[in-house]
Amino acid sequence: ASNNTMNCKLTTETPKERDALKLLEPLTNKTFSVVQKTEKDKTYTYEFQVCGDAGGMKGGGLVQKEDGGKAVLVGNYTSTQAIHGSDWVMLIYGEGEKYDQHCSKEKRRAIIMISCDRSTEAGPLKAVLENREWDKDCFYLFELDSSAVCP
Ligand code: M6P
Ligand code: MN
Repeated sequence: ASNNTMNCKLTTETPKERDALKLLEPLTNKTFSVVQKTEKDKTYTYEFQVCGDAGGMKGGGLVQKEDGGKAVLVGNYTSTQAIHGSDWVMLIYGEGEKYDQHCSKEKRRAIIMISCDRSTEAGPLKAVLENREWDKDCFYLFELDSSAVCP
């Protein structure tokens, strides 16, 4: 059996978090992407992988590409947290590229909320919001439906 979620490095290795990641094994080796238009008429494409390189970036668990611009690492799967609830898993990738003007110049972070939906193996990826207005603990939030996290 494959064990691709082992490529994710947990910031603190605990059995509970490792079990949460194991649930996501069927979602590995696949790039999920979503295009988002912002109010300021920018177009971003986000690419996401479970414990693998998305957007051709090493460690790039979640990458942002701006039209005509450069790619930005939002979250790195070598800095993962995984939280398992009754019918969802919250995946957090840290250690992204630093902000220059926001969030006290902290590193970007991605939160991917994966919710149970028995009618789909996985997808589509949805971009919910970027919260960059706080002094710290800012985040980009995404949603994904999947049968993999159903009880
Ligand atoms: C880019 C994108 C945005 C982000 C912004 C932050 O435009 O990655 O999602 O909000 O950079 O800008 P700064 O680095 O100047 O804080
Ligand atoms: Mn910047």
